[in-house]
Amino acid sequence: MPSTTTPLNILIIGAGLGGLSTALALGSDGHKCTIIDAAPSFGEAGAGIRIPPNSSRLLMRWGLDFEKIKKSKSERYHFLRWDDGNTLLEIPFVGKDYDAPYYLVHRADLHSALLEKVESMGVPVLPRKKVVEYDFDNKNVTCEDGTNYSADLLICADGIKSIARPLLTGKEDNPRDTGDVAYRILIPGEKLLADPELSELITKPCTTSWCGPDAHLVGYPIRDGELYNIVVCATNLSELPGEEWIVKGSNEELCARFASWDTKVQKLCKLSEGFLKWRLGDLQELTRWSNDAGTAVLLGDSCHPMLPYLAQGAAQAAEDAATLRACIRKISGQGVTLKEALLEYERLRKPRVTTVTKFTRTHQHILHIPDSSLQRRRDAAMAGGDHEDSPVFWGWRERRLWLFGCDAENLESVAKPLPGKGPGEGLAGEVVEEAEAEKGGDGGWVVRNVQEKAGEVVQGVKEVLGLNGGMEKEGPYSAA
Ligand SMILES: *[C@@H]1O[C@H](CO)[C@@H](O)[C@H](O)[C@H]1NC(C)=O
Ligand SMILES: *[C@@H]1O[C@H](CO)[C@@H](O)[C@H](O)[C@H]1NC(C)=O
Ligand SMILES: *[C@@H]1O[C@H](CO)[C@@H](O)[C@H](O)[C@H]1NC(C)=O
Ligand SMILES: CC(=O)N[C@H]1CO[C@H](CO)[C@@H](O)[C@@H]1O
Repeated sequence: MPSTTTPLNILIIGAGLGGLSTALALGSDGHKCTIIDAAPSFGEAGAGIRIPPNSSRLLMRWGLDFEKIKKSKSERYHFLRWDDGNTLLEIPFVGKDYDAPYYLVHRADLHSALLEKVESMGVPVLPRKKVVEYDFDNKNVTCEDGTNYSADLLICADGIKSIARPLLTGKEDNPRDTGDVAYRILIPGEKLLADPELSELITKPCTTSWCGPDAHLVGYPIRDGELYNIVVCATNLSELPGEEWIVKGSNEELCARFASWDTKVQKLCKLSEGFLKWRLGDLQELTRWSNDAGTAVLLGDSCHPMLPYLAQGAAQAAEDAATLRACIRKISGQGVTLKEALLEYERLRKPRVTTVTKFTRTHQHILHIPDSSLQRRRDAAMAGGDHEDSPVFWGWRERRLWLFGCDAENLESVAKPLPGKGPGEGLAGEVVEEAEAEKGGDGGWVVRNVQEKAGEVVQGVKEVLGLNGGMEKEGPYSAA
């Protein structure tokens, strides 16, 4: 029911999936939202995205009409060995276990449905509004075109390369290069249907992951089988050595790299045409998400970019929006101040999202083990059924329930700690350690030139503050 709440004027910076979900959540609760974005026009790059139950439930509740989006539904998650395609693990992903569906869609379709919905609610969504000055305490911003916006609350949903983040936390921060690169590939479904060995990938929709040395491939149909989406996730430190975050990949190179993989993988590589490679970055847990005055807050990739290996990037942003909505409701319901509401949002969201981020790092290692005794131990543990020591996050029902069963508007649900062992503990932790030792790693995070890049960002921000020039916003980078 709209408006049990004192209506606030809210300025959302960033019209990505996180910003739009937030406008939907808060707009449908009676608040007056405005969204500004630096981009000249809206749209989503990238290809497929998974909408797990913990976000589909929220988006539906806030009025997003999934009937209007052409989609596929995932009922299973299937892990395969890289060379012979033998099953390592099959997990039921049945929406009814969580009272909400697990959808597979095109990012652009989800983005435009959200955009259309919030615009129909009367939310202005304004392009070409590059913020060149933040005055968090006075709750106003200045844009490059000279326009100013003020509000009761600023919500900064401006992505992994957030300009707001270092200004709000008061600290330089270094988005980390995870060393992994994602190739995002779309193949027309009919090409798979024409091949008996591939057709089931369309006719029996599920998520499939081939796991092999230094790479895993995730495939699933979208748009009701019109397209097959593949994300190739590869650990390769020399692959994107420069400053660029997105580069073009070639089909020849792709086919050569996977020439010794499962014949299905080889065929899929041949069917794919041009594609883009995305650098995958993330960020260590921030010290804070809101300012002292309690007038500005970070949300989504701006405060917790993560690897896409749990398909939770956009979902966690939707959860942020839900928890923020519930905390803000307490302003009129229970007489808390806006500042208290923002602190509670941060207190509840930070541990949950940090746990998810750390498990995406565990998956980075678990899914990329070269054939070895370690790999055989992993496979045996994966085959051992539904249990806490399953090295795959989803391999234990209790963890799936914690992730997919959360209703992020229910504050007790958000606060629930992960059952069982944490990231880095148990077999998964051992695997990570051994994998890192085998690679001669330092057991820590890989941080390379992105650090320098972050330095530039901060320099850019300083220039912005001096009002001589601005930062380019180049698009969504965490690609979760
Ligand atoms: C922001 O608010 C302060 C205090 O009201 C005011 O002095 C300042 O001019 C405002 N800045 C902009 C860009 O509107
Ligand atoms: C925006 O605020 C700045 C600083 O307060 C001021 O100089 C400028 O005139 C304002 N622009 C508009 C369009 O109001
Ligand atoms: C890593 O990337 C480089 C540069 O693209 C390429 O030459 C090399 O073959 C890749 N290594 C692997 C194992 O794919
Ligand atoms: C396990 C759990 O918390 N499930 C909840 C998921 O969210 C729905 C509301 O949409 C609740 O009804 C479930 O209890």
